[in-house]
Amino acid sequence: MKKIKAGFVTFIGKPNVGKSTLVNKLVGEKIAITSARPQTTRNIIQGIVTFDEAQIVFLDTPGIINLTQAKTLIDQHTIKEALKSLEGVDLVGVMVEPTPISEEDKFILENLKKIKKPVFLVINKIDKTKDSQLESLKNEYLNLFPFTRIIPISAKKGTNLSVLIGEMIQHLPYHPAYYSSDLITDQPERVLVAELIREKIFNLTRQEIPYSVMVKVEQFEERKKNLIYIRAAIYAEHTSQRGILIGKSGKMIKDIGRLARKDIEKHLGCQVYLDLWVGVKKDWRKDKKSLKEMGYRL
Ligand SMILES: Nc1nc2c(ncn2[C@@H]2O[C@H](COP(=O)(O)OP(=O)(O)OP(=O)(O)O)[C@@H](O)[C@H]2O)c(=O)[nH]1
Ligand SMILES: [Mg+2]
Repeated sequence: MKKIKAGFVTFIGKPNVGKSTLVNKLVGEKIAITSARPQTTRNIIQGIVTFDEAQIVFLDTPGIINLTQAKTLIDQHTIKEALKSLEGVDLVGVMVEPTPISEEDKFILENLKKIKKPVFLVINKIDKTKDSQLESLKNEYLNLFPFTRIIPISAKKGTNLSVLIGEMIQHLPYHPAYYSSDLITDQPERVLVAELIREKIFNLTRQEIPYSVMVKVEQFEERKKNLIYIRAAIYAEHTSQRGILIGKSGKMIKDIGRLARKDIEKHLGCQVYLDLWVGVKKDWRKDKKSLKEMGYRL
C-alpha cells in the first residue's frame, strides 16, 4: 500500500483574523460560520481535507484573547479549548493579520514557548496590504518566535493556499488517514444546522444580541423524499432580546429563517422546511447547566 501522510493542524489566533474563513476555503464547503464580528466561533471544529498522498485534519478554534480580559464563562472556556488544541496536533498554524503586532498576538506566542512541533505563521488578508509592509512584519515576528515557516495568504481570495498546504504536508508524519475520504467535518448535521442559524443572527443583529443567543435543533426528520423538517429554538438571555429577534411583525425571524434555510439546503442537498421559534433562557451564559446542555465541555 502507498505510504501517505496524515495529521492534525490547529489554527489559532486572535478573534476575527480569518481562521474559519480559511478552514472553509480549504475544505471547499462552509462547515464553520464566519462573520465580521470578533468571537464568532465557540467550539473547535474539524475540517478534513483528503488528497491522494495526504490527509489533513484542520482545527478551527475560537479566537484567543488574553484570559484576564475574558469575563464570561463562555469566553474563558473557548480560550482554554483553543489553547488545549495545541496538545494533540502535529502542526500549529498561528494566524495573524498584516497589522502591527498586538498584545493578543504576543499572548498567543507566549503559550507556544514550550511547544516542540512545527509552528507556521500564517499572515492572512494580504489582499489588504502592500508587499513592502509584509517584509518588515515578517522580521518583527521572527524576532519574537522561531517560526518553521511564514506564509502570507488571503483566505478570502484563495491566494497562496496551495503553497500553505504543500508546506504543511511536508511537515506532517507518515500515518494512515484518520477519516474516510468522503468526510469533511466531525460536526453532526444538527450542530452544523444550528451554527448556520447562529451565523445569520450574527450578521443581522447588533451589539450584545449575537453573543447572547444560543441555537438548538430540536427536531430533524425526513418527512418526504427530498424534504427535511427542521425545528430549531433560538434562546436569548432576556425577554427584551426576544422581541428584537422576532422583529416588527416577525420580520427579523423571517429574515433569519430565509437566509439560514438557503445555506442549510445547500449543505444538505435537499429541500428544507425550517421552523424557528424564539425563547428565553435567563442569563444562560452565566449558567453552567445551560452551557453543558449546549455541549460545552466545561
Ligand atoms: N479582506 C479579507 N478579509 C478576510 C479574509 N479572510 C477572512 N476575512 C474576513 O474577516 C472576517 C472574520 O473572518 P472569520 O473567518 O469569521 O474570523 P475568525 O478568525 O474565525 O474569527 P473568530 O471565530 O471570531 O475567532 C470576516 O468578515 C471575513 O470575511 C481575507 O483573506 N481578506
Ligand atoms: Mg471563527
